[in-house]
Amino acid sequence: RTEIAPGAFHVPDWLSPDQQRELIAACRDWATGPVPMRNTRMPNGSHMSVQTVCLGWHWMPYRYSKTADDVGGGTVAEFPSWLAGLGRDAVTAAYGERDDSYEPDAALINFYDSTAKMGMHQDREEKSLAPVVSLSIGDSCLFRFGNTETRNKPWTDVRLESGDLFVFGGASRLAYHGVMKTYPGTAEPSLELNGRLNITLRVTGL
Ligand code: MD3
Ligand code: FE
Repeated sequence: RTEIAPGAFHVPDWLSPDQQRELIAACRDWATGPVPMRNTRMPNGSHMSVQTVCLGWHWMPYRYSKTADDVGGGTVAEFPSWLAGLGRDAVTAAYGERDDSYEPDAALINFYDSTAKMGMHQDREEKSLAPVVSLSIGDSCLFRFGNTETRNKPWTDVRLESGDLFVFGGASRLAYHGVMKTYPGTAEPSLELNGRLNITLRVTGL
């Protein structure tokens, strides 16, 4: 594992191929669940190029809600306890110390087709500063990890590949970050995933 910045740990190739396949299958179900995966509409009327579906809490820019008022008002699928367990295993792998008190209650599942990106931003909607767990599956991407002050330099570019784990806690929890591009066609063909999935686990504190 590599500490990219204080509290930000990259653990390459953490998920086994079987775990990756199981998570892809779960994401397919979630994407067609009570609140379907969609391109989130921003307050200025534009749409994100990334497609997102939420578990536990619904994310709307820039808040969490219990009903998905931007997509029909349904209630998102519950956050499964097995996913919280995977989150505890992830934090343990990243920090090298077991933390059974880590209790994520929301997941954002992002899907990137070959053209999708995510601009530099902070994740500030959570009232808890507990770590965020990020799992990458499918196509590789160019991930940019910045600083806590501005969306500009200095930053560190990291290529994230299928199976990689990233945990952002401590001094890195409020750092700017984004996905500059994906590398289409780099997913292992047997995954049958035409793009990139990212699953983040969060403690909303709500
Ligand atoms: C650093 N997702 O959903 S995951 C997001 O690959 C998001 O889909 C990206 O940024 C993706 O908000 C990047 C890495 C990540 C996620 C949350 C963070 C990095 C973070 C929260 C705080 C600091
Ligand atoms: Fe983010």
